[in-house]
Amino acid sequence: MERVLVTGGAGFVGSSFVRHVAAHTDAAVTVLDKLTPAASPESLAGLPEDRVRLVVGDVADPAVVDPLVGEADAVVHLAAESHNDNALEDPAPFVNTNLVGTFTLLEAVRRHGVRLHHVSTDEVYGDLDLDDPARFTEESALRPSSPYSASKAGADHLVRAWVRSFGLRATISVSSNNYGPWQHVEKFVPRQITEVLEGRRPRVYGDGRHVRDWIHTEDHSAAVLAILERGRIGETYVVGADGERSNLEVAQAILRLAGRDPADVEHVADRPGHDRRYALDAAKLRTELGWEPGYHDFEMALADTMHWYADHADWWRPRKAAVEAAYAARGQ
Ligand code: NAD
Ligand code: TDX
Repeated sequence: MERVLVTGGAGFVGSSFVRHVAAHTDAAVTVLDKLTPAASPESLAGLPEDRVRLVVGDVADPAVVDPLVGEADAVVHLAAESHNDNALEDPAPFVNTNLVGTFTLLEAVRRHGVRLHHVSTDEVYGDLDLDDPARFTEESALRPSSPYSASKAGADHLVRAWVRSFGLRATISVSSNNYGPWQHVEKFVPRQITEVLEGRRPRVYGDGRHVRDWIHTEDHSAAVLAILERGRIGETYVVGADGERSNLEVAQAILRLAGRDPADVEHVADRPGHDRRYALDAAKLRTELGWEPGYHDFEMALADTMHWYADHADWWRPRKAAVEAAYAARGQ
């Protein structure tokens, strides 16, 4: 694997993966990214210029995608519209990028016979009740409940069909919620961290008892590389780090780390159709590929993430006003 094409490599998880590949392999990386408002090309700064290059373009444009796939040994597909609240406002770009973009890439990969890894999300499995002891595994049925997760599940179905029908050499990873540096301030953890850094209150949707299964983005990146290098073709691997926490617990932890009253949380309008709980059992990834998360102490890693945001206000502050204006318009 000498040349890797990473779609969405200027985003939060994608840039973490590119940094991981640059640090742990000798591969040359081409990033294909449309540079939507979610992107941060700054997150790729400082990587060796002879090994990492950025091509600005749309993954749903065959004229851009085909030649890039043709010169790659492997493709890792992360390009996506990724924020549930944006999909509820306007689902059109989610269908275009997540479904048509994946289809476009699959056709190029099929033409050139290139190895593909597709990055997906636990949201494709729908949600669990709070009192259900079950966790999602690779065997769980795809039952998406939101426009974003439906577009991702559709992409997963396409990948699985291309493997079965055309013999594509592809794997899929299904990760839980990521946190860490360079995550856009529209997302829960950075939104609450930056609200608290600005002296305001964290805002949780509804009763705040919704549960997410948190994993550090570096652990996700290491899992994706392990699957790319050693995963069995045609297989799906669930990626999770046993990090279940309610949104209220995370908001309270951020307040505590800032030396504030942990009860100082604001409850705002709930997200329509809000999934109650996600939880993943990553036993297959651990036993088959020997992957283990490196981050075990969520509060400590959250503290490091808070420090990172405190040190990178020049990056997030220009984005924050537009994000908060959109939330305010929805009473959130
Ligand atoms: P992100 O929004 O931070 O980054 C997405 C990147 O894709 C951006 O750089 C954006 O410019 C790019 N992009 C969007 N549309 C494009 C298009 N049409 N053509 C080319 N590039 C385009 O999202 P993220 O959180 O980094 O998520 C990356 C991937 O990981 C997504 O596929 C997402 O479904 C998956 N994932 C994310 C999480 C998470 O918690 N963040 C968890 C599981 C899976
Ligand atoms: O201000 C907020 N208050 C709040 O209570 C925001 C922004 C979110 N929330 C809640 C909604 C969710 O229960 O926090 C939880 C996390 O919200 P998001 O950060 O929007 O993530 P989620 O909807 O769970 O999806 C994320 O994980 C799976 C990523 O955005 C997806 O790209 C990934 O696939």
